[in-house]
Amino acid sequence: MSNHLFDAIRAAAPGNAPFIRINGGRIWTYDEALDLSGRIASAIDALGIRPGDRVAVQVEKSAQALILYLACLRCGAVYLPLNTAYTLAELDYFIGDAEPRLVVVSPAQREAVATIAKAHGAIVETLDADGTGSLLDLARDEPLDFVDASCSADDLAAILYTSGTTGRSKGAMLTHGNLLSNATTLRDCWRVTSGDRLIHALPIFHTHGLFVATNVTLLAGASMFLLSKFDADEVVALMPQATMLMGVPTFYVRLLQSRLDRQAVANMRLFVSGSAPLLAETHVEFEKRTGHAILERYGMTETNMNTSNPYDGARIAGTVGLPLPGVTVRVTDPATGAVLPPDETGMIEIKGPNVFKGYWRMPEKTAAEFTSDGFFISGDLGKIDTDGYVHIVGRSKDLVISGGYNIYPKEVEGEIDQLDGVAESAVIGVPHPDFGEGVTAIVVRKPNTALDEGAILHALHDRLARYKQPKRIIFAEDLPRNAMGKVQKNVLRQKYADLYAKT
Ligand code: MLC
Ligand code: AMP
Repeated sequence: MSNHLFDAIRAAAPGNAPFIRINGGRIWTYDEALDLSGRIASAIDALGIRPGDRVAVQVEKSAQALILYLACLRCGAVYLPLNTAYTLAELDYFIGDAEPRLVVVSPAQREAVATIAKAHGAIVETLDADGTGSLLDLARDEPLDFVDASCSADDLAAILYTSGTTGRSKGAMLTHGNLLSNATTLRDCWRVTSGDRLIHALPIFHTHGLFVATNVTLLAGASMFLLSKFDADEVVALMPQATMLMGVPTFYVRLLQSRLDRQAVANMRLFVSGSAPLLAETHVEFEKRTGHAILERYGMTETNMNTSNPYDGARIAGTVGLPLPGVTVRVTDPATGAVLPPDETGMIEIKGPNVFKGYWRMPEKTAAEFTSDGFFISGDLGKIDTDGYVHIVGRSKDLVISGGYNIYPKEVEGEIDQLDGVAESAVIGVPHPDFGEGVTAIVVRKPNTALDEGAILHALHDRLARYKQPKRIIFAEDLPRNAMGKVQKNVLRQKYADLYAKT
């Protein structure tokens, strides 16, 4: 069997059946999508992109954007999706680090990105939200019968950047084998078939929307309603025509605030949640309202999906379920590395065909995050109960997850600390009713400075993507420290735990 992800996608494609449904608009059949992927692959090839070259893509969600991902797989190019919220300053880092040969952006961004791209030797083409742009112009006259590059399981399919504890983002290298094995496993575990219709309201630049939602749909020959973003009312209105939803916990919190009821979900088969902890209270409320137990699963950019609550059997609120077939999950003592017995809390470690190949051009960082026997050290703290269910109880990494997006405090602190008048800062996540955690900065000003919240937020505007910017900035006289001089973030988290409490 081929290990080329696209070979598997082609083999599963049900010809003239729908693949992408644009709400109130066009339906793309599998044949149409695959034909266009061939033309785009030909165009990319004609631009001189060769197997192993990176193609960086920062574009709005569209059918053509997903088809561009397929085209890159066919060329053997390494697909490098970038959050549309990233500022030019952030983009400069990614382009400099990944050295893509081609950068695809929206037409409005072309000029600004061209300067950065040129400095790093990359070509720029465009793709707009409506599917037009210079890349599609090039593809129009190209042949659709592109001869796909041959790929082995170990060849790179994608690089996804994830923020790092040091503040410097790392590119997680994912292979064809990683993506194919994980999507096949999820399709089978969740019983996804060609009869399914997924509501796809996630962004397509992260593991959840790109690999879990899209690859699983493709490998099942199913179809998806491709929504540009999550809107609770739109999603509820679509449910009678759909069978599945995949979302982050914020989706479910917002759905519970909508007119969602049993009638709306009558045709729905499966609700999946992941990327951040789903509160047990949300799980319980959702089941009460709809009769559906949300299926929670656990994954990471570096590992794809690791665990899932069962399709048949108990989906237990507050747990992320059982290790997926072929994936080994263990819990170790963070101090000694010894494997812990059931119900004891420690570091979650993962091994399996889902686990990435390493961080792009960071061999030392890669080595530091694997054990000597090949387990990836997740940075999540948890336990495995006597029934085998994995519980995530915390994180050893200093990370905030807001609405399913990761924010590393160090990066935000670095930007705030550079500002005139700031002595020091600590960035924490505290409970937020909508986003799960709200990014919050505690700032100590230098004496006799009049810096206020507005001035800091204004200064961060062009430096950090909007979702990384603090929702609130609190000024303090000093930061609590332990005997070693380390800022006690747990003390701050406790102190400000009610900051965003519902009134
Ligand atoms: C938007 N904003 C956010 C935010 N999303 N702020 C904090 N956290 C977020 N996640 C900003 C907006 O820019 C806006 O700022 C303000 O907050 C309110 O915006 P909104 O209209 O309410 O937000 P919305 O566009 O509805 O987006 C919220 C969301 C979205 C939850 C729907 O963030 C989303 O789709 N998240 C999914 C992320 C995801 O796919 N993660 C998977 C990672 S993969 P202003 O000032 O302009 O008003 C992974 C592995 C795994 O983790 O296991 O899956
Ligand atoms: P990312 O780096 O964006 O891929 O985020 C991965 C992190 O998200 C994991 O290491 C976990 O901390 C968190 N995560 C993903 N799924 C879940 C879940 N179901 N429950 C709790 N945390 C989760």
